[in-house]
Amino acid sequence: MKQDRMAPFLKNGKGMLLAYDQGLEHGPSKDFDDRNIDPGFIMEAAAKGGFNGVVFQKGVAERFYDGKVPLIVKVNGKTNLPGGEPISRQVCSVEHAVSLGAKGVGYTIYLGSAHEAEMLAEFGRIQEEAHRRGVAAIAWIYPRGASIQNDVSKEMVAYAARTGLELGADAVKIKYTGDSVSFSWAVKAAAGARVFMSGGPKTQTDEAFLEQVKGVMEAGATGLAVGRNVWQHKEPLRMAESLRRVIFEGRSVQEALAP
Ligand code: FBP
Repeated sequence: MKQDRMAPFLKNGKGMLLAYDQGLEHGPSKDFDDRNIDPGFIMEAAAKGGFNGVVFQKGVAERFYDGKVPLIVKVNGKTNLPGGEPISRQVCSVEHAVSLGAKGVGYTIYLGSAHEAEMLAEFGRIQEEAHRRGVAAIAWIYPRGASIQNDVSKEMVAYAARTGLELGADAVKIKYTGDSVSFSWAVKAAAGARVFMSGGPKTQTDEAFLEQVKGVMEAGATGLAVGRNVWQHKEPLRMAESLRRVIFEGRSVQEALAP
């Protein structure tokens, strides 16, 4: 059987990852408060919340990773300051990520950006090196830039998922289309590359977020890679418990919310 490089991040074929690279992507003042600005708080929440993986940039991993949850190091990144057509370049080698304990590397591609070609080429090299070193290559694929009208349409999200397959990603992290039926087209397009939903900004209610997660799982996805909806929550461990009920136990949203 083909080796599953995502195995370290899965339980019964499903996975729940905690993403924490927003300090670079959005800046600390947009997303963080006095509690979640501390990477130590996130590391603890990842372990106590039963997450199957945690995503850090290398600087946070170097100082705070404690080995309790499998690690994914983001190897590219950008701030939100430059404006214009988005591009995110490599900031960490695969070798260094592996030396920090990573079992997977993450790379964001802005599909449709005027700079898309550079990111496709860079991810191509990173994927080959990750596989030589026996770790997973996980592609965050977000349609973005002036040429993109609707980044969460059925067609765009499926294109993102398919791009991950075509480029040899072990898993893709993509945005939700808004309903299970259209998202299942993206899962089909990924054709075996594992599909994780990207969380997005914190929803108004827990129910709204859990409905998305339910739809994603019904569509046949592997799970989710979430940040703000967990660590901006008043009770991150309670949200983690609700997510586990939906993802691993197939419970309804109401059951997931029950005390
Ligand atoms: P969230 O669940 O907080 O949205 O995190 C997922 C993620 O992909 C992060 O890894 C990344 O920092 C962020 O979203 C990117 O957000 P944006 O879509 O604003 O670029």
